[in-house]
Amino acid sequence: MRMLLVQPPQGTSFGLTRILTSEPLGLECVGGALRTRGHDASLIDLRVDSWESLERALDDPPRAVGITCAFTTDVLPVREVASFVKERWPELPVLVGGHHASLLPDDFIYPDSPVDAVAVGEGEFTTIEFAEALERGQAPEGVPGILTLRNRGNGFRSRPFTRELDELPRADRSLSAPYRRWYHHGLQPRSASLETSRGCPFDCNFCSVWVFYDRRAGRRSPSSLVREIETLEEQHVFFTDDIAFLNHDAYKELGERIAASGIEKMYACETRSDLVVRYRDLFRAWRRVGLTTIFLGVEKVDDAGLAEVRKRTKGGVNTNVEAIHILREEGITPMTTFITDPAWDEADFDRLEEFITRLRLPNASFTILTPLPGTELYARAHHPRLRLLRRDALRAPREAPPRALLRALRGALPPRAARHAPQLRHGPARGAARPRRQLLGDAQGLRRGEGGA
Ligand code: B12
Ligand code: SF4
Repeated sequence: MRMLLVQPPQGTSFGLTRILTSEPLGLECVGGALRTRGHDASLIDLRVDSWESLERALDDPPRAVGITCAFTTDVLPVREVASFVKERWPELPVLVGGHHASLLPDDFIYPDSPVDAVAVGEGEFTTIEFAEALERGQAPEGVPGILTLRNRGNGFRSRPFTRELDELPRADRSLSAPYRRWYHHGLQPRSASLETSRGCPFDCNFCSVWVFYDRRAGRRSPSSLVREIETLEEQHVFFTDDIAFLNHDAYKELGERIAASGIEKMYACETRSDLVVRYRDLFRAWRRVGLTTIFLGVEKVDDAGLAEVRKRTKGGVNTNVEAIHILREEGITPMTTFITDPAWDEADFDRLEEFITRLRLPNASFTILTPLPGTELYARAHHPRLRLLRRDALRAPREAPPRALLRALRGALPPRAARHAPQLRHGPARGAARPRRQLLGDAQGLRRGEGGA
């Protein structure tokens, strides 16, 4: 059977969306899996392609459509794509998978949804079995990992994660061949993505990765990775691992094999400061292999802040500072990432500024602490209220970012924190500020369930 895989258009103008477009690795994994079992797959990337292309792809209807939803901000675009498909072919099964979809399937599984099923968790074997159930004319509910309206309350079976990633079929990059020249990270012109491991054994309270992967990590063998790197046409490679360099010996072997094979590429990845400090020699060796950039989750500027988000960085903030120095000394660019908190006052921002200035961090990036689905933070922040606010916040930003963001933040915060957040008390810094009473009214109405989309 043939499945059409769709990467939805970008769901937000926030974040890094304007400076990076990464290859749709999750869909390439799913498509690769289908092809290893003799099925066919094609891919449309709506971040770089047009709706007309999707329309043309549907002229000769596939047997099913699969859409990816990694980011919470992609929920509405995914629904748009699903509705587009259903308007044309109402009977065509639409399956959604990915990180967000797995953690909050209710965003897609509800009466009259344009989505028929959600693949919860890893997608490779679930999609193969889903396809084969369709071919046999069977309902897909029996497939482990497939959630529908029919088995949601009763009968859903989860699929255990694959610990030995070598057992999984490989991503098929030929699916994205027409788009590859568009895939880039920042200033790097063309960039490929490669997964050397999946998952994370830590449990930061703002992060959903460990929830998704059950606080474990699986990895691929260095030999299979080198074979795959040899096939990549791009000069730049981004390791998509939740934490690269988690396993010292595996990365040591991978580096040695890359060096021995004569491959000359440049690598970037995300990792933790304590690993940089602990495995300094490994990072030095990897610099020689081509490691140029590391995204470092520094998160906070003091130990109390790190404890608040349960980062568990060994040695606390001193380790963060040491890791930044080590990377610089080894010639690797640290791209530091920080979490700011809506409850912060000016003194907190001053401390952040002081840290960044002192360490001269021109590439620092900041994320406002957000209760993302699947995180402990989300569970703590009164789930039903958040769902309403989230829909509202997702729809509005295209037109009026400050107001929508403000409303979302007000309602998402516990009341005590909201009282201490001056930026929320005084309204948005720019744009048309509304009277405080009206803002409070909005927030209270949303809490009572009157607002939202
Ligand atoms: C790598 C990565 C990045 C890289 C991207 C570079 C690249 N080349 O890919 C960088 C560092 C740039 C990045 C940036 C950001 N990221 Co990021 N990133 C990731 C990470 C670690 C891995 C994603 C990945 O490629 N995994 C490998 C592929 C193979 O896995 P997969 O996509 O999950 O696909 C599998 C299954 O989900 C399923 N599947 C997927 N799609 C489909 C579809 C169908 C039909 C089916 C059946 C199955 C299926 O099958 C696949 C194979 O098993 C994830 C964490 C995670 N583990 O998901 C965070 C993650 C996606 N990022 C996240 C965030 C928040 C961001 C940022 C907003 C951070 C920031 N504040 O700036 C930015 C935004 C980027 C943007 N687009 O605007 C969050 C999203 C949370 C949310 N609910 O929205 C995540 C989940 C991390 C987290 N801490 O929670 N990111
Ligand atoms: S933030 Fe990083 S270290 Fe913490 S749980 Fe998420 S992936 Fe793991």
